[in-house]
Amino acid sequence: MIDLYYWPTPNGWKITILLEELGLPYKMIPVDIGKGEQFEPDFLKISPNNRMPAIVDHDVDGDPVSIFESGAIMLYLAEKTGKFIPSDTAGRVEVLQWLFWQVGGLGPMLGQVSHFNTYAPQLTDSDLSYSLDRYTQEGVRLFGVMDRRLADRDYLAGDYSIADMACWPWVAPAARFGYDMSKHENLMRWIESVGMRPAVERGFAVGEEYRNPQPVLTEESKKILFGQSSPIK
Ligand SMILES: N[C@@H](CCC(=O)N[C@@H](CS)C(=O)NCC(=O)O)C(=O)O
Repeated sequence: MIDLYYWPTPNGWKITILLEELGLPYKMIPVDIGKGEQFEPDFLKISPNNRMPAIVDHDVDGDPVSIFESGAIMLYLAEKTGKFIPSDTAGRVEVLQWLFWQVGGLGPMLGQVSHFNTYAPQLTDSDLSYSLDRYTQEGVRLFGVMDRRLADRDYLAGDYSIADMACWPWVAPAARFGYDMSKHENLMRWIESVGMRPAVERGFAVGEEYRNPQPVLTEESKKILFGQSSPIK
């Protein structure tokens, strides 16, 4: 059994989608990041960066394996099962590049788009538009990079892989932030075809009961999420 520490956000969906694709048994343990549950000492032992997702895999020889960082979790699960990443070096490197591209670029940049779109009331209009433009523009650039990549192939890196599963939960909901996706035809085709996979639908629905219809946070949650500093006092 795998314990999955989770909250329904793109970084969480990456893992539920992969677990659903693999058909591995898992127990979802909600970590309400708006309530500060990511700072619980027991959770910090698993995820020292106080971020979800994280997993503990009990289905191993010896001590359970505990992992934080979504990219590391995906790679671990793909290697454990021998699925969704090729075993030959060239194919593997292809997948790794797009996986790292997501965790190092696409995710952090679209995370900022989401932040400045939704939660930046303290900024003046001109500061806000500078921040929003910067990240929105970078988001458009990244969508264009994906669109170009997908012009002559169905998936980002060879067959359907953890690279597609990592990127999809970030890109599919992007229209919410006012992106005009119509000029990215290859990307739209990929969003649709990946989104039609039953495992993707199931993974995307995990923890639906915790999702806000609108991403509204209380003042207390904002302090918890956006007032963080070094844990060294
Ligand atoms: N690089 C991390 C990012 C994870 C991350 O940012 N998780 C967010 C939710 S999407 C979180 O746990 N936030 C809690 C907080 O900000 O304290 C990964 O890929 O796993």
